[in-house]
Amino acid sequence: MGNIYNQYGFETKAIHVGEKPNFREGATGDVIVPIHLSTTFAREKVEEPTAGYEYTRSLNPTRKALEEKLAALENANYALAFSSGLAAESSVIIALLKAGDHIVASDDLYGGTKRLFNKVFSDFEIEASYADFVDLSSIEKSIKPNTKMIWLESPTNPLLKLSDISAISSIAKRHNLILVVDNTFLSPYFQNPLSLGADVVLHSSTKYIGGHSDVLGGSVMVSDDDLYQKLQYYQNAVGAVLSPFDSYLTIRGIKTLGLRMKKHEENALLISRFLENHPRVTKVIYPGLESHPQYKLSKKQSKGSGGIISFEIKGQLNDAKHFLESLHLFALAESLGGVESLIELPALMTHASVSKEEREEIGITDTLIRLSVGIEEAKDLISDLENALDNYLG
Ligand code: P1T
Repeated sequence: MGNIYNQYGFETKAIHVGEKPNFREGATGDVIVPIHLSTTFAREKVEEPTAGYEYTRSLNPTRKALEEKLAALENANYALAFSSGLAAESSVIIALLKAGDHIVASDDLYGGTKRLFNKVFSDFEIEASYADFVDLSSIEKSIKPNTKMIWLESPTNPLLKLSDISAISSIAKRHNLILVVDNTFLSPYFQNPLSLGADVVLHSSTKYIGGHSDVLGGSVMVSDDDLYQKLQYYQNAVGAVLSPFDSYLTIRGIKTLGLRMKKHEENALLISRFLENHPRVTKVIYPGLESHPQYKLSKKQSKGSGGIISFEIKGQLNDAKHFLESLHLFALAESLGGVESLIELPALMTHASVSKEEREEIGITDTLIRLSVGIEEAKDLISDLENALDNYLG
């Protein structure tokens, strides 16, 4: 998939792959791929599906166009689109693991991913244990005879810790493990884990890939034929596929992914520097700041630092709530990666399903705030934050 487009740059691929105008007889030459709503496809002969299409769960022309585009963006041979990020994660686990298998995962992950491992797959005897992936030796120490998979986010949600993907890929290869990288936070525009040695890349395309907070989706990219055959089989057999309309919305979002990521990053850098200099901000975490402990790794393995910033403010939980509730432009909402800026309190929102002890152990404090910086004018976002920071205490 996507190979003829290899000569082109990211933004050209984002617009063209999967959407070649069709001039065959009866076709209209559409410049964009149409939304094919038909759930089933008629054939003239019993054993000859028309152009390979039988039933939309198995294959749909709009979803196929999206999957071709997604593969091209991650320099992958294949991509598969699912109905949400968690549906993609579940399908990867069901397709590649079985009862008795063990996953080594990074200790800081989206709360819903930890819930999936600890509360859902644990019932099917698939066990996960957690390690701080900043320390490579802690990964080695967590590997057991039944370990089959390493799972990481880089940067992590919400502490923005980085994992050295190439180094972890060497560990995975040495122990014959599948390395899964959730690349949601940087999007394929800023980081391509397959090129760094990952086996499976996963995205919540609800976030930057869709980009407009109007479509839920998940995607999985691989280059290995065997992995693809398994994943494709389970995509159809389990059935958590992306709908044709949602495939169309995601295609539409992808066309501006490069433009949006540049602006997200430009704004995030300005905002993180503003926060670093504010007396009521006690800590700022952003991989694009020289003060980030893994700044050098960020420069080495990624083309950019993304649009997510986490920071801590002076005070207690109630002060943090007061601060969050006094912003005007930043919507107080879960999720991230849309054009509009969002703000949230992981301890009570996205990571509420992680136990308080676990949150405290890894550093998700009650005053840790996560920003998803949108593509509005940076000066407006900064003055919104400044007003709230000046007024939230007492
Ligand atoms: O929400 P869904 O499309 O199912 O994706 C789940 C998911 C997977 N991976 C990462 C890194 C994520 O951040 C998410 C979803 N995250 C949020 C909703 C959030 O606010 O962090």
